[in-house]
Amino acid sequence: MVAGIGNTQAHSLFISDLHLCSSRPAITAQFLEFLQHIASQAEALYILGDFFEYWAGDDDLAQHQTIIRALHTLVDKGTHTFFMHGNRDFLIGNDFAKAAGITLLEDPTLLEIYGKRILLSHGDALCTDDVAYQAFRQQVRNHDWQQAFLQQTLASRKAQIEALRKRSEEEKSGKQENIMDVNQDAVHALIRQFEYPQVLIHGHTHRPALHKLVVDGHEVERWVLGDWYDQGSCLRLDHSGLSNQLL
Ligand code: LP5
Ligand code: MN
Repeated sequence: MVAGIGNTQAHSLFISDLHLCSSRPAITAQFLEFLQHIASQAEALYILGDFFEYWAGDDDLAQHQTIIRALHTLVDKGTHTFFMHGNRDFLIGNDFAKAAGITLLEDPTLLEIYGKRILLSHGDALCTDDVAYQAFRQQVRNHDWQQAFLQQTLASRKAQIEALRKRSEEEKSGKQENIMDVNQDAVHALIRQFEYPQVLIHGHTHRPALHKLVVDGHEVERWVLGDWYDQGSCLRLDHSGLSNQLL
């Protein structure tokens, strides 16, 4: 266990970008272990999107029973578990939430935790320089588009998502690194919109870091979560502050 992560002081944990899928069983195993030994010590677990490699619809619950049951066990043991959609699993709906015992959060959501005002987001909406992605996002986050998509068969949806994944990888290889990071003006506008929270936590960019900003004279910490490609990663918050931890 990582030093500090399991100490008994009241704390909450934040994770994102696990990209769980059957082709990477070691990550699922690590996540199940994380739930049992680390998350179960926390008051709350916040999953900030891209939990799954992709989610084709809640009629695919049967494929993910092990993870769903493990989440419910965590909740039953007393860790309140929240879930915010990412760009890969925004089709997670109420059936999944009910089966796993989790609470869905809007992106963005402002909370007060241990006396700090904390703004949570997946992070993709802040990457406004990625114009092709933002156009795509606008289309697939539309309610009517989603309803029409979900009416297709699960097999057809999965085939389209696989094709989209290929196209996304091809397009990403032609994009400059900096356009796939957050845009500073978009970050400042979001901080302003939520009246200067002390902390913004997001994932998506897979560039774990702490950025200290000053927005209109207000000090703000932007904490970026790490992904789970090579190892687990989580952010811990307690009364004394935040720390990014590798698992
Ligand atoms: O995910 P990541 O980090 O690798 O890349 C993202 C952006 N790509 C995506 C696509 C997802 O990875 C694919 C899986 C989503 C499953 C969703 C299920 C429901 C939708 C199904 C639709 C068929 O989000 C990538 C960003 C990158 O982050 C960094 O921010 O650059 O964006 C792209 O590469 C997108 C392209 O630039 C534009 C793609 C246009 C595709 C148009 C085809 C439309 C298909 C049908 C939809 C109407
Ligand atoms: Mn993402």
